[in-house]
Amino acid sequence: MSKRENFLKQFPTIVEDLTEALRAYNMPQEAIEWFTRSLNHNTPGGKLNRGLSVVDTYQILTGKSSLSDEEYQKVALLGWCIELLQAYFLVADDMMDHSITRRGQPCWYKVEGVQDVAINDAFMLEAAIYYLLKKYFRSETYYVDLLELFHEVTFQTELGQLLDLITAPEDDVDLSRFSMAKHSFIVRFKTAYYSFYLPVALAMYVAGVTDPRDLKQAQDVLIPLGEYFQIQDDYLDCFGTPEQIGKIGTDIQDNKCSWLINKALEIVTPEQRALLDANYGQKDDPEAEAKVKTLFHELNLEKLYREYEQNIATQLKEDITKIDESRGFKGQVLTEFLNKVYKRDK
Ligand code: DMA
Ligand code: MG
Ligand code: MG
Ligand code: MG
Repeated sequence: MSKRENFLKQFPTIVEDLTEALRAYNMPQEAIEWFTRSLNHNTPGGKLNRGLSVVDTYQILTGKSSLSDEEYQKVALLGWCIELLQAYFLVADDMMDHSITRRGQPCWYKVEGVQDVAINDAFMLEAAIYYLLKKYFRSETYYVDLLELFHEVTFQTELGQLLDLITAPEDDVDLSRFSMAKHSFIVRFKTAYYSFYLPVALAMYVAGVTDPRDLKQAQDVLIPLGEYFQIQDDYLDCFGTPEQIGKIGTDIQDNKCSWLINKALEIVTPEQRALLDANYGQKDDPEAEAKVKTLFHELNLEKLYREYEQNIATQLKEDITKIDESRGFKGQVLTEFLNKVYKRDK
């Protein structure tokens, strides 16, 4: 059985735990069914890389090639808590980005009969994290560390989403607002902390590798790695197919400060710049979007992206060789992450 299948096997138990909370409050059956449907639609359908990484990282840090059932369930539970956090962010993100599909199915707010109830469903996906942490980790010495970590990383992500949104106002396209520096700032906050630092830091707490110098060593590589991951997401939004990535790209019409538009702005002629000024960020205008896409192809952004990818991978590999392993942290944790991400196409 693949790691992913094994991880997925735990999900029904998690749904059972969470719906038990509603039963304990005597919630009507229709509420239990709604929450169950939201959990199933929004949590398990993705690559599950974040969740799986908690288990992988824990195994590397402890040097254990296999885990007892009890130990596995405990670490995997934390993995599922990240997947719930991700589900919470994505339900809201798809509403804010006016997206249509996610993971090859309609976005939750687009499902018949859901619409704005999705806002409350997002909050409930977040609340689920703390219900599970309390149920399974309440008596651990590091319980408060887990709570603080989830809270801090959630806040960082929300700050990133705030910047992402206010840098891309509807009906006010001003490409001079964008820059690569701004892009870097946005994506580190909206993606890198929760997708890369969080899984490793969680595993470090359970494994007892918690020296602040080690948390910092992890963070110093994982944040640039997370930036690279979001640059891939930006690239695939335009150059990936919906079948490949499970979602229809919206960045051009949404006026997003993505890596592609920033790269384009660095190299365009004045005529090409005028085309971008006129056609970028035109919501409900597929023809304008198509003109921008054609220009992105003409500018050969694909080649510049491949160059970026080579350079960042080389840089990260070099940084990983400098990790100080004397207190128990291991560079291999970071290498595994880099390998999962490098040259991904979905
Ligand atoms: C994703 O940014 C960030 C969060 C916190 C969900 P995005 O809107 O580019 O993601 P996607 O392309 O998956 O909608
Ligand atoms: Mg989005
Ligand atoms: Mg978004
Ligand atoms: Mg995207």
